[in-house]
Amino acid sequence: MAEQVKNPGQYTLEEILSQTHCWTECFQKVEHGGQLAAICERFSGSSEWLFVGCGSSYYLAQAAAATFAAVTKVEARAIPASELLLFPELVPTDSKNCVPVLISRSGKTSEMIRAAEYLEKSRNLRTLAITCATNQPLELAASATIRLPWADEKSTVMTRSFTSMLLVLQTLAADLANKPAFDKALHKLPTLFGPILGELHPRIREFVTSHDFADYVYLGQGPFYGLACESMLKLKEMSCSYAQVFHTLEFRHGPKAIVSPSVLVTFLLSEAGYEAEVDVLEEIKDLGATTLVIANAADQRAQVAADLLVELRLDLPEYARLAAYAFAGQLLGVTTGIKKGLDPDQPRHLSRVVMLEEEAGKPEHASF
Ligand code: F1P
Repeated sequence: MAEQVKNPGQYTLEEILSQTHCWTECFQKVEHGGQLAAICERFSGSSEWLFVGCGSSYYLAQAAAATFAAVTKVEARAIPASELLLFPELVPTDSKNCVPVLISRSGKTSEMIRAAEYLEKSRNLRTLAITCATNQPLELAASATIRLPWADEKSTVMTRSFTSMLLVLQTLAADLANKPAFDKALHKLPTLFGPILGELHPRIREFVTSHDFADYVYLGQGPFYGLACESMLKLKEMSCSYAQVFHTLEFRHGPKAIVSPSVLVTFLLSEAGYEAEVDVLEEIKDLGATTLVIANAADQRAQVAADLLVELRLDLPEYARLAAYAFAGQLLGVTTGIKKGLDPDQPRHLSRVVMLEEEAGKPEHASF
């Protein structure tokens, strides 16, 4: 029987387009049997959350930290594991109340294992891991683990694992803060966004087919900044394109010098900062950029300044919609990579996990 020929980007595209079904499955399974309730009980009352990750998982940490800060009203921040290992003095933690959350799809990224060991042994902190693998070193090093094996990918880059782990962490924030309305809103997202995601694929593919870009810029504020960072990385990983990311209003302070029609500037518009962000959009459009605008709802100013406008129109609170914005890098990246004759399922130079030599990055090498 003839072997099935795999098309370039086939696995990645399937994983992107199936992710809302994955979200529903993760919600059901992580709550079934009380896994999340037990985690919530164990870490309730914590007054400081430190989200740690590498690559996509670091950008996920940024979006999760923003959600925790806004929903639970306690201190929450995100750092790449390397900062903790090399500059531990820059990452002070309150030993009694701090919960480090260790985010790693594979559960075996060397920097994450070393971070877990350092936090548990040298800082005497009880860590919470979230991963899409089972029986990996991170789970053995952490004090507690949320496992989402159903969200893992066959392909190299993180797509549904990113959004699934984000949503489960957001659900944890809702439970810790006793905000059932926010929890309910998160659970509605898969049903509301699933049909929209299916319609977005041909629109993004058509846009990519009809334009040639030399550079890409992603802009976002507040909780959308982590999503803008992740979108930048997706485009780089899947299409080997040059992409940058800024806080939206920061783009005015110099980086806008690169603007031209061959630069695609993608705006992840928030509600809270909408007016100020659309001021930037209009200015950048006037400078000649090509613009992709993603908003939950857009007024005429944004409609006029957008070369491609995506209105999600999700009847949900702003923080409950974060995962839906991940398509901005996922679909643009995979369609651009395929257009460039690449295979996003096996991106150049990349592997699914970064495993370091034994000696690199141990905290005792840092001066503290
Ligand atoms: C983190 C990571 C990914 C990146 C690549 C290499 O992996 O850096 O973000 O896209 O796949 O690994 P993990 O710690 O989340 O497994």
